[in-house]
Amino acid sequence: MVAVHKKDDRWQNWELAISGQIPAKEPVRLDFEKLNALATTIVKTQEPHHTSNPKAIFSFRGIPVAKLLDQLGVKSDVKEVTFVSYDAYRATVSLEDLKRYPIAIALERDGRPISRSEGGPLYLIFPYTDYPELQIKYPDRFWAFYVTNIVVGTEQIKLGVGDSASVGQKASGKSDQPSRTLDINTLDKLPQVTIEEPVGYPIGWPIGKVKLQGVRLRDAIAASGVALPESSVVVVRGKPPVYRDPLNPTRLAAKDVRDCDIMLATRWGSDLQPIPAHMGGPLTLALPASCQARYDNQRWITFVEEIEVMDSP
Ligand SMILES: Nc1nc2c(c(=O)[nH]1)N[C@H]1C(S)=C(S)[C@@H](COP(=O)(O)O)O[C@H]1N2
Ligand SMILES: [Mo]
Repeated sequence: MVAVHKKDDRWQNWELAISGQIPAKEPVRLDFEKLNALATTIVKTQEPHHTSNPKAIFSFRGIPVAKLLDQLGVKSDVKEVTFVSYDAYRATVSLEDLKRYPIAIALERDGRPISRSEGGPLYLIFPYTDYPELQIKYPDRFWAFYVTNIVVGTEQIKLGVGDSASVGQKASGKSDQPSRTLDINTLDKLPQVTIEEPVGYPIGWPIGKVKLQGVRLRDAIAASGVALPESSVVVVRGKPPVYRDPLNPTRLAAKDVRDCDIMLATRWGSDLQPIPAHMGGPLTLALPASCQARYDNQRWITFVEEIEVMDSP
């Protein structure tokens, strides 16, 4: 039974990781027990997803985001906070509003854990009933379900590149295999490529052609000293758990990584601004049209953190 419960990712095993522009060097991870202890605030509000009875008031038990941020500290130039969900959904709220209103990470509704199908176990809620103005500024789509990460401001680029051996060894604490972490300075020294086409990121990007600049995936792999054998596959992982599902990884054939300019984007728009967290930055995977035919149902990946070159099964 214990083993079964441990495997259950609905809530006993759920973690909230907070990263970005906070004093802590590594992401701060709160397990469900810690979250539960912090969740002492009750917010009574209607909920936009209850279409059968939109006026019904629910009692949510949760943690005001401002309380979490107060504990961690926030760097002075931060303007917004991005909530990232299991399915790579994201919602961004201004820091000012988080300080002004009890916008909260809810763990319970009417005294019960919130089920996965209802948006739990961690659900971003807005006190609509007490502050109706929030309905206009943060409509339904801001109520993020199954929140897994909070990104304060935007993170710095930290891309781990390795082969199966090094990624495995890293996980077990040994790391003498070729494996490197690339930052923006390293990426900026590689040849830069630019594309201008409609992007495949599902949310938060302009419709129509968008300019992206970054480096070729193969150049980033080469810069890490990792070999890319003809028969290998490249697995790309982003922060949201859906991008880390071992049963459904994003796999790119080595041949395509060599032949198409599959790209890691670091900047966007006509003025080539860094990609902020509210757009899934600082690093995103772009599949230019010339490569996309082969990856029709692959999503362009936001919050890219890890590249692993694997032997083809
Ligand atoms: N994690 C996650 N949260 C999400 C979404 C999503 O796709 N994933 N959709 C949003 C949008 S666009 C809306 S309108 C509501 C949808 O809620 P409903 O499916 O209950 O109508 O949830 C929001 N929260
Ligand atoms: Mo929506």
